[in-house]
Amino acid sequence: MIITKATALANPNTALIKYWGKQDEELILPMNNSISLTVDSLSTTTTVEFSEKYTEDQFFLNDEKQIGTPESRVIKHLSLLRSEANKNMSAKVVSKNNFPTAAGLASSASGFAALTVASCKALGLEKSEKELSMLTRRGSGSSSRSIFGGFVEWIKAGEGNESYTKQLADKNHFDIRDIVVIFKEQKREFSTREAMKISKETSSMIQGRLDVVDSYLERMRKAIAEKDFTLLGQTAEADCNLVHSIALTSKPKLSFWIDETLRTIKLVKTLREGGIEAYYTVDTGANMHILTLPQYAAEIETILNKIPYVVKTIVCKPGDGTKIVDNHLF
Ligand code: 2P0
Repeated sequence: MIITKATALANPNTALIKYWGKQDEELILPMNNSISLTVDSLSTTTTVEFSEKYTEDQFFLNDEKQIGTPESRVIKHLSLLRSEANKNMSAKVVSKNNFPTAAGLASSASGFAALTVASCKALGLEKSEKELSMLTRRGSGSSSRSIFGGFVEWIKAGEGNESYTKQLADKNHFDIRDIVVIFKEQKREFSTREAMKISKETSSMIQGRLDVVDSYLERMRKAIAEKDFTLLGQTAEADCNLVHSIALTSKPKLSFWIDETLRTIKLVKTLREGGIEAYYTVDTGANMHILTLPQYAAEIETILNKIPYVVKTIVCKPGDGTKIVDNHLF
């Protein structure tokens, strides 16, 4: 009996210039380039086993068998990878996140990156990082950025529909901190996928962002290349506000911020007025990221941990891309 098994570990990424809106829903081609930081500390570990002993695909996340959308997205992706390898065995997928799932902390990015890299290894598919980024993109767009470590850009499709990611700078280039702030209250009415689609179809501001996003991308590349933290933080914050303005002007209104988010944004502004360089960014969940420099991280964390509505803070450094590891989960 043929059994092939592999395990991969992937870190999520924090969008500095966000992916918001698709040109092609099926191929997952984005409307704009995006730039992110792959972080350490948060991770997804996934073991994939293809075997003739399985009669159907099964997906377990954090010890629970998944059904519905999470399961069907994984099965669809496994089928894509199987057809690439010309194999047809079913698979058992066991995955663990060491951080909250579907809470605006990019669990789909690390989840699909780990699934793709482990599956390719188990199926004997030899792929470059660029090819892996294109394959994993089909499972979840932002996962293409987690293939690489450090600072990463996802290039939108040009001719031939080729859309891939590349590393702008490795994790040692620019030592910044991303403090993940997790609130007690969690609510998310729409998935990112639904929210992007609704925004594209109904927000009058979507074109406005596309008109300026290339200049934001240019500023972010310069900030990273020149290690200009002020420019990086200001640009990330400005893009975050723009994306959430698109969300807020969609029909129905997409509101990802809660009272705690707004209060923490105010805190970040107060910190800056007090001489602590810090900037915020928020994805599709109430939880948020505070970007800062290493010398301020401990002080900011101490302040955050005194706030009753903050459940947890995780200080992340620039991290590695997705890699194969030896310790299988089953
Ligand atoms: C980003 N997000 O750039 C943006 C900002 C969330 C907010 O990319 O539909 O889960 O699977 O391609 O990758 C999360 O979107 O969406 C995301 P799909 P995905 O990080």
